[in-house]
Amino acid sequence: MLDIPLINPIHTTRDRIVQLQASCRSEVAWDMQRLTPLDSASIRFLVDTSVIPCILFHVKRVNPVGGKRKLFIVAMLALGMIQMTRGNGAAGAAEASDQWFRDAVWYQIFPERFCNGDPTNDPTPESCLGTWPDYVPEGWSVIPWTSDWYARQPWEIRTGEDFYHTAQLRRYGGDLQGIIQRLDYLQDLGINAIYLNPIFDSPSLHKYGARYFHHVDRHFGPDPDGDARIIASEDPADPGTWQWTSADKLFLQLIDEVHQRKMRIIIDGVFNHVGIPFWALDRARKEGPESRFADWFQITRWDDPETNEDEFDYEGWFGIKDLPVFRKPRGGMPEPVKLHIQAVLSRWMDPDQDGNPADGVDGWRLDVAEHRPLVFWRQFRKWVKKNQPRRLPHRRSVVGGLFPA
Ligand SMILES: [Ca+2]
Ligand SMILES: [Ca+2]
Ligand SMILES: [Ca+2]
Repeated sequence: MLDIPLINPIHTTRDRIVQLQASCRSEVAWDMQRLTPLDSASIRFLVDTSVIPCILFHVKRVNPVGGKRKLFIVAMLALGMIQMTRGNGAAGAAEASDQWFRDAVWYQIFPERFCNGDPTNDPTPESCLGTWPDYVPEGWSVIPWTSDWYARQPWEIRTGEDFYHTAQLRRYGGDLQGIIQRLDYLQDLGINAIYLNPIFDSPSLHKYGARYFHHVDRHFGPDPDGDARIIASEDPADPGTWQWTSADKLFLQLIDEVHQRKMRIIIDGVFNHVGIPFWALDRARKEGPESRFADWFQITRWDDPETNEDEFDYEGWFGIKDLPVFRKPRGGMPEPVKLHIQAVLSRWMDPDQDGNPADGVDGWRLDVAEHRPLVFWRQFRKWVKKNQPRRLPHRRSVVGGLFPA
């Protein structure tokens, strides 16, 4: 058992009871282990970590008066807020856990907003298309890095939209070079583990809707145009054709620089859904019901070629059309999608495929993990373990993020 104090607990008020649910088991799981009524001073809870240090938790706010519930999630942010210490029952099972994970001091990085280390690769108006809202306001430009967050640019004002609309259209130009440049700073802070928000290629600001899982975003690397040409020369369905773009290579350099500092790095695995321009959805849309990719997604309607409008439709995560979801058959994921994700996982965990995972990422944070059947994550964990031979010191971790359901 681990006794985990949550430093800086969630703010509570007198008319609300905050409960914290957590689980930590040998499988990637989120069954409730223990519910602990909290006071506003501290949060402590016990979790069982029998084999792998999988920490999943979310906070439930219950209004006892109206019975109205609000759920919200702190899984990602809380990674930087927890310190883990062994409780009285720590001996035994916890020994099998990864020591690095228990000693981790995390820093979460949203790459687009962390540091612009290379102004030559900044996003362009065209690079923002293909996702919400799929238009670029006239006069749009990358936001000056040190500008006042609340000061609106002329192009933002001209849209007539409110701040929270146009703020999502902003790009600041953060990239991997910026993270590399700041590693010494992070080390000086005492950080020894980095969690990167999604880095896979995507036109969106947040990159939770990928175009490709097997490439780092082209604008996070030094040569966006060159990377686009490399990607266009591949068959994404055939991992044998996958190449390393300049952004991919820079990410491998980042991993190396992190490991040289005896730090760790985990990345966001967004495998429940993709972005509208995801390559396989694009193929399905163009090829129709007979497409080999038709069964990858929850497609509800195909285009009628006899009409001018595009009737193609599908289910999105929480109904959000920008985030098309993979189907959920028995097994939790269509078989060909499993194969694709397995190849993706192997690519980032052992990039040179020499059997030694020292050149790969140290773990995964799984986005909206509870929206995908547990049977799939069990398999995912087996793939992770396959990429971390017991004889090697680089043990990997899986962290699942929860979202309100
Ligand atoms: Ca940049
Ligand atoms: Ca049509
Ligand atoms: Ca390797």
